[in-house]
Amino acid sequence: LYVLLLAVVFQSCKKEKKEVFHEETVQKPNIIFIMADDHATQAISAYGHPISQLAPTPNIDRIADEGAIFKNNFCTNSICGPSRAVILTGKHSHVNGFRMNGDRFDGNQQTYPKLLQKAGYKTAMIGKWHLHGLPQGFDYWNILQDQGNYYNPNFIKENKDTHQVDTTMVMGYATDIVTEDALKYLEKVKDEEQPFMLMVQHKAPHRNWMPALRHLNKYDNIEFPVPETYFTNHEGSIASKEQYQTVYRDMYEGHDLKMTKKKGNSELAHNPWTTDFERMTPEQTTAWNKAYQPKNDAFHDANLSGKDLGLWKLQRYLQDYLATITAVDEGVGKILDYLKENNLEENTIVVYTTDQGFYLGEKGWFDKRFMYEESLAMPMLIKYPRLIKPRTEVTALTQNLDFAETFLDFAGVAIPKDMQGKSLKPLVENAIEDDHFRDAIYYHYYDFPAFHMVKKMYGVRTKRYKLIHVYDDIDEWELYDLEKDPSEINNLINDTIYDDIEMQLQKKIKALQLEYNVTEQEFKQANKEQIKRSYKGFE
Ligand code: SGN
Ligand code: CA
Repeated sequence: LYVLLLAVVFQSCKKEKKEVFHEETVQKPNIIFIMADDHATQAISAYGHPISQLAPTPNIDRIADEGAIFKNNFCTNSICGPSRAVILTGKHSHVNGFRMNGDRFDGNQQTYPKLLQKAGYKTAMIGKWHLHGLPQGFDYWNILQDQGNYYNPNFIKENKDTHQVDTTMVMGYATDIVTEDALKYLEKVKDEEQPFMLMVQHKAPHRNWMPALRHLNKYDNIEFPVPETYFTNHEGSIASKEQYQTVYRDMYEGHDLKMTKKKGNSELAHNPWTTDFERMTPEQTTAWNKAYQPKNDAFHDANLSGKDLGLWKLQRYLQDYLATITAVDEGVGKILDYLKENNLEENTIVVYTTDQGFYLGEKGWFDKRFMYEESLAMPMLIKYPRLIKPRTEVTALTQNLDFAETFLDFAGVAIPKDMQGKSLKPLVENAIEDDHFRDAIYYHYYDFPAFHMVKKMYGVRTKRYKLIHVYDDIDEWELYDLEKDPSEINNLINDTIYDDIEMQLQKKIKALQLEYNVTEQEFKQANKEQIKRSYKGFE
């Protein structure tokens, strides 16, 4: 009887152990979503572009080394607020209602953080929010006011006791403050039973590209490659001709390029928005001027003009832009190290992305908005040691539209039917062929007339071709063969050899518009008076 009793106890122990083990295998992963602002794929060394090889991002690359890199990931609408709204909702701009930066995000709608919170996740949002309303669906949030400033930025936070919303100027460098707050949050939740989802959203490398004091001279001695199209005259694209985002013409010499009025003086040249510099402490300003004045004086001595001046401006732009990324990269490194040191690595998904791509001098430009590759592409790196093999490369056509469903899928939370993307989980698990995922992506940009004056446009991109319809104050079509013309300077719309391709792409646009519930109403013309008024804002 004694032996029998022992056997029964042993069996039940085994069963219990098995159950515990089962519970462990379905343990929900933590999710850390790190998003920069305007971080071009050309400036992430894991993507291999020559510029990034001179300004590497070793910590961001760790995510690709230990996980997956998406080589064909694109945004649906290349502008900040709208991309963020798509990420949160898993719905195109016309469905989530946030089409352009001035819009107000309807925070009452369904978002993936809310769904994760409901499923038992602790959720937090730190850094740039930029949706003109307060975050919902987070247990903790601490957001930059508006666009956020690089130095001593204002943060908006909810006082847990009074439920009052306070805005406070926080001394320091925005990227570092955001990283530190993220680490503090991790320290708080690391031992909790509940899984967490943390969004870490940086201001950098957004305009006006102010590096941390420790990086002010980082790239002074590096000559970055000049894109072949830097001085292009935009044959074949009226929209490209009429934009206001050309490095050598539209950048503000003081505010953006940190150029000074004259030798021996630190007073900035054209600086219409003074707050970015005025909010620095005297110590910060001294350190800043000490780093910039010698290089600005050397510039005055060189007495450049014409193309030489345009080339000099590109180098200054890239030096600053890339140096702001260094602090972001360091921050990513700190978060990855923290996970390792605290035994959180195995069960935490880490994502690195940005809200949309950016021009680093291609076509002569900075900023984004256009449907061309540089601003359409969005970096996407993800690691999850439990499920994703190191150095997985995904070539499927994916979008920010897919992120919400991906996170829900990893968390084992039901994906609502009204989301419009597709989970990326089968792709990173190699459960589906890349080419079977999606044959074309849909894009629509609406923010015209507005800053930089990039016209409204929508279109499709397949693996090889892109068809764009620019509408509103003009009515123009552009067709590119990305295999033959990766820089998209040869508009093939009038080339009869491509008639069939064009027809297929037209059909694809119609099919996708049907699939995503795009109505006629989406293609509104701008009010011509409004266009005139907004042109006046430019010098
Ligand atoms: C600011 C920038 C613009 C930029 C928009 C939108 N000017 O207005 O260059 O296009 O934001 O950027 S700045 O000198 O004030 O920074 S977005 O990333 O928020 O969409
Ligand atoms: Ca942005």
